[in-house]
Amino acid sequence: MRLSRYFLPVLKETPSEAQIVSHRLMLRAGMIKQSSAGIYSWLPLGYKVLKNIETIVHEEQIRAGHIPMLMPTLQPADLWRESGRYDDYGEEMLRITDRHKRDMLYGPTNEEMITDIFRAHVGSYKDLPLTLYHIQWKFRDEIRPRFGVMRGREFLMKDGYNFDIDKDAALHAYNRHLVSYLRTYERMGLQAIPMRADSGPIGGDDTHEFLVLADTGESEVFYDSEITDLKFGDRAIDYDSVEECRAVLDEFTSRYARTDETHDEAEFAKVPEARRRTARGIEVGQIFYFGTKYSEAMGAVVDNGKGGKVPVHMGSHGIGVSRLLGAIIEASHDDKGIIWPEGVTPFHCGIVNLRQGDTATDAACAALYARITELGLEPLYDDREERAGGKFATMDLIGLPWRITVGPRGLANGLVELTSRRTGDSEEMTPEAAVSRIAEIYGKL
Ligand code: 5CA
Repeated sequence: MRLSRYFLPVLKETPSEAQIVSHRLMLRAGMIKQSSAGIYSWLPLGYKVLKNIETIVHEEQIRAGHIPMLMPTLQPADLWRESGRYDDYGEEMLRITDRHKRDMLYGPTNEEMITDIFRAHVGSYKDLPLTLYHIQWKFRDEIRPRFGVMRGREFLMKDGYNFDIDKDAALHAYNRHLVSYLRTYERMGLQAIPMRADSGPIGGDDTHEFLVLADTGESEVFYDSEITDLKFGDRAIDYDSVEECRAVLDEFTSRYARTDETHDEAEFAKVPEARRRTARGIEVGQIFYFGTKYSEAMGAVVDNGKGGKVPVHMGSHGIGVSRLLGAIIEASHDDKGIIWPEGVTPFHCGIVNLRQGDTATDAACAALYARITELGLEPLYDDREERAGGKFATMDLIGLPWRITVGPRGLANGLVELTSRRTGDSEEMTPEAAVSRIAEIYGKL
């Protein structure tokens, strides 16, 4: 993409309404625009990162054997009357009446709707196990929407639902989700720690939240510092293996790590004092096992192969897709702007032309652009008539992890400069070498 043709409405001033750095940077980098409290338009740069995050979530869900689909945002109230949650959900639910006076609602989550789909089409234990998920907009009429996309009213969530014949099978689905979430967040450059949590209006006793440690997080958390040394990495895991999934779960959940809702001082005191940590965290996902809560209420039963009918065991598993942009920025920025991890960056690298209109410099930039594009990567080429300082400031603000700077002085010696946004280190090299380095970084060699 050429910046002169793109739509990147960066702001010079720091917006006064934004209290935390991720919100400020998303506004300044022209990623989002508020349309009303807690509701945002996703401008092209923000939309690109949102799509990248969605893609990672899809890839990791499919890898774990979960099946994508799509349910609507508007739901009939009657489904929620069946589960009993229509009255329980309270003011957070946005209720709508259609022209025929039918009660509708903008879905805050989809347990009821997926259970309705299941009971209409599945009748036998032979069709289990089954995990369906979608990535869809949700609406929760939060009292205090704040911090930009962190606590929105309209927000994008991945929500998945498992259907299993008994508790053991459903706990395998729970563990599978835990493992797939570890991989998902690490691919986004995040360390998200699974912590024992409270289930709130979703219900059930078994639940973990995934928290990214950050001073601006809304939750207070308590943990054993050993947990931050754990990395999932690129280990191969057989998601069908009950033992393999459970072993990872044990590794990542056996140490003390809890949100304030489940914190227990006596238990915490058993952790050696030097390893006890209290911090704040951003909740980027939550997994639940709630047994037969919805299947019993809504008659989602299967033939158990022994002549009987049993309600299925279920769980639900959410990832805050739009919130993740805020979480990633909170975890990865400096005073100049965002620093995108390679896994989610909106463009793979920037190309900065220091002398727009100079024939040799323009040609060198065009050649780099073509070569990088041929690799299947997307560069953002700053071809504007603008001072070098302004171009660097824009690149730093929007946070592309790599920048190639091209100017007449370097080109006289056949060289361009490759700069890491994270370290600030620059290296002179030939354009060919710069292309190879970019290819190597993104696994395109
Ligand atoms: N049905 C279950 C799991 S599918 C569910 O709704 N879980 S949840 O309530 O924990 O939401 C899942 C994730 O959505 C949360 O972990 C959080 O990351 C994100 N989320 C929740 N509320 C908001 C909000 N108001 N703004 C942005 N993201 C949110």
